[in-house]
Amino acid sequence: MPDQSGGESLQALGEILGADGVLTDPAETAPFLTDHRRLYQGRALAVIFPRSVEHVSRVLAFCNERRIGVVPQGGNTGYCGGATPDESGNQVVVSLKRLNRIRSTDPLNYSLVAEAGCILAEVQRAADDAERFFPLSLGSEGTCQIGGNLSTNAGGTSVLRYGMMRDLVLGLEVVLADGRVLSSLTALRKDNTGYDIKSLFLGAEGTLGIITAASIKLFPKVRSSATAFASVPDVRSAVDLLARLRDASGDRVSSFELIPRIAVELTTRHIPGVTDPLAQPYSWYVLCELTSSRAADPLDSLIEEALTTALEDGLVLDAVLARSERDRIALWKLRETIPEAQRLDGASLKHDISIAVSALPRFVERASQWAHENVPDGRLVVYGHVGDGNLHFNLNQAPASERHAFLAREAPLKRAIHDLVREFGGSFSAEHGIGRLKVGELERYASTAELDLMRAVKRAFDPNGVLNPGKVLR
Ligand code: FAD
Ligand code: 2HG
Ligand code: ZN
Repeated sequence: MPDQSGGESLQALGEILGADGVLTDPAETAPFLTDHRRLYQGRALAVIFPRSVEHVSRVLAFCNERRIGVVPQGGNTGYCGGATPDESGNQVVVSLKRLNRIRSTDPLNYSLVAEAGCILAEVQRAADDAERFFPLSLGSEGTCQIGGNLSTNAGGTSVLRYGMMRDLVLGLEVVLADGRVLSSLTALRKDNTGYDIKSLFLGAEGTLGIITAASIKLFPKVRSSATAFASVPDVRSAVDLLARLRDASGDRVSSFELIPRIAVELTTRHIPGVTDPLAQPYSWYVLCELTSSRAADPLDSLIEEALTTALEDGLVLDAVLARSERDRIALWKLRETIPEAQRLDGASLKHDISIAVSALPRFVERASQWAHENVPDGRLVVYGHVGDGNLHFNLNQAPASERHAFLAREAPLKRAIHDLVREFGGSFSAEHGIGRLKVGELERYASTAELDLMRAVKRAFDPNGVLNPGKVLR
């Protein structure tokens, strides 16, 4: 039951949003109060559903004046607890799901304007309907929202060719902490007019403003593709193969994912319909895809030739090509369901790291050795976007091991892996952000100058500290 000031706030929010825009019923609010990985369980004064930019603006002006913490939420698929309110019960969760219109498409400018609550897959479809292509692609694309993608600077499986979400933005519409609307939905590719304010909101995880819409870049529609699943002797061979394929294909490699044997075992065991693409087991695999906007591009023969040469040179041990769209979907299903298979198999400890692609083989060797020696009850599940130097250096609890004992290894394991990442000049959070989970890591690994500047930016944008308090910065 909210106290008197809570009751007044609820009434004011109801006046702004209408009765159906404010949820307080515990059964209905429950899904909005915990994160996808169930790392955090929060409470909230209310979960609210604005339908317009004006709604968001009035809500923020009100909350800023009353010093009420506001937690923006998209599809709630984030990995670091950024969209979950704290345990106080005093914060308001702002769900963007009702701001979900594609406002316009401009095929000649290769751009479209989408509201923040559009599901990523719907944005991809809207681009396709306009005979264009929006390349951001994540396992969560049926649920995550473009506002969440912008706010986490999401990566995924086509960064190698098209870049991260940050690289796909032309302009933003953002509501500032005091309710002012920064409307910069420009369709410009060139604009050198002072500081690039919009870039600050990308990856800010809702701590500097609430994004309500974005103008995003489109690309020529993909009309031909070739997808291969190849076994490789080791991580070094995977990295060598990638360099060769980029060279041989005229840089048409759009995805290059590393997959370990255990991921094939976990997905075939836990995910209905997933099968091992090759006849024999191998230690490592890559899933690679070439794409082109030309329907008649001979990508299949190109990848086949490159893989045959690699086979002769010992870089590849065996390979299979997708011969139909169905084959292609099946290969991608194996890759995209690794996180779900990991979850279904038991407890896991995850590290979202990046280093230079060329240094990955040595890093995997060193980090794996540490894990083998120090986490005997864990099994390595190391996979990911090797083309971007980004690996999910994960461990799952070994069969018959004790869940709590395994999870108790989290702190020393994290320290060892992240310290090693630093030694390699890498990042402890490549694509999943900071949220609440990695605030301490940011404090440990960012320089004093970086932290000072980040805090100064936060103060400038949110002097009353109402925007997603406790996320990114303490
Ligand atoms: P949420 O989880 O709702 O929010 C994330 C953060 O953004 C929070 O801090 C929230 O406060 C803030 N936020 C949300 N909307 C707004 C807004 N409109 N304005 C301001 N702040 C906002 N991530 C990758 O990068 N690459 C992957 O390959 C990938 N694969 C995934 C696969 C699976 C199966 C799952 C479950 C997740 C995966 N993710 C991946 C993580 C996640 O999907 C991304 O981080 C995604 O961008 C989050 O979007 P969301 O809409 O769910 O955001
Ligand atoms: C992926 O690449 C996601 O599948 C999730 O980023 C990674 O669960 C993970 O560690
Ligand atoms: Zn990933």
